[in-house]
Amino acid sequence: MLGLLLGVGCADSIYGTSGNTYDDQARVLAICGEMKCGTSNGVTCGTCPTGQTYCAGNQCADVNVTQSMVTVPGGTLTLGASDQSDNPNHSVTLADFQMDVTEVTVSAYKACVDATKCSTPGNGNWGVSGKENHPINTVNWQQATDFCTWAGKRLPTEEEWEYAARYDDSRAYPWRNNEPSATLANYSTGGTTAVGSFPAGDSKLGIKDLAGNVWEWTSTWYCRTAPCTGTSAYRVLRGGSWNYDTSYLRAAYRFFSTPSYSLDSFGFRCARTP
Ligand SMILES: [Ca+2]
Repeated sequence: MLGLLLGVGCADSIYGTSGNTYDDQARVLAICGEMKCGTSNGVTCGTCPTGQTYCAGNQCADVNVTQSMVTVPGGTLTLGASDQSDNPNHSVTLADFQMDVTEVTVSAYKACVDATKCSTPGNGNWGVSGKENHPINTVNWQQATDFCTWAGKRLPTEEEWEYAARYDDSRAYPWRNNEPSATLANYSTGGTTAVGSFPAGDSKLGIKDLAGNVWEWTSTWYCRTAPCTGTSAYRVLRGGSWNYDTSYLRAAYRFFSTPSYSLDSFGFRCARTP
């Protein structure tokens, strides 16, 4: 197909602006591949339709789901902890991946509900005036998965989550090794806070609220000893939350739940393979 298109018209028009529709299409196909939007080698790879003016990962998305991501460099890192029976020290090697800088907010989740791609969450921050920039909570695993899929992303694996939080020195907490305090994370408080309210507790890569605020669903099935493969009855959550104490904030701590269950301390963020 591509070869046929490239064969149509004058060769020099492929890289020019002759207006030859066939050649232009071929050029875009050759350079852009599956990209729906964004630019590649100076070529505009598509224009998103009305209502999807945000280009997320070179795929079109609703403008309201704009969430900054950071690239987590791949490499080898020691995860787990010697005193964590279900997560003993072990080495992982991961390729580059991307993580949302913040937990998914109420306003971002609302865009997915409005688009009829996500179901309404349970009682919590949903629909509460003034909490639009708080994390969406009281969501189950499927709701978290549906949102990430809609946004052109996916849930992180638990290894990716821990790797991002402990990058690049296997630190105990996202901010390194000093004990948690009220300026570093939201824990043992009365409720969620707006995402990114504890910049002193950011990870080395600037990822916010990995410790505290809301627990974060991962794509990994819980098993008794990490690293896990296969399936089970539970999915892993990470990071502690506003209504749990400091012991749950450690990046090596594993929590788990029946996927259909939701609490007002359960939220998520999304990841993506570049
Ligand atoms: Ca969190």
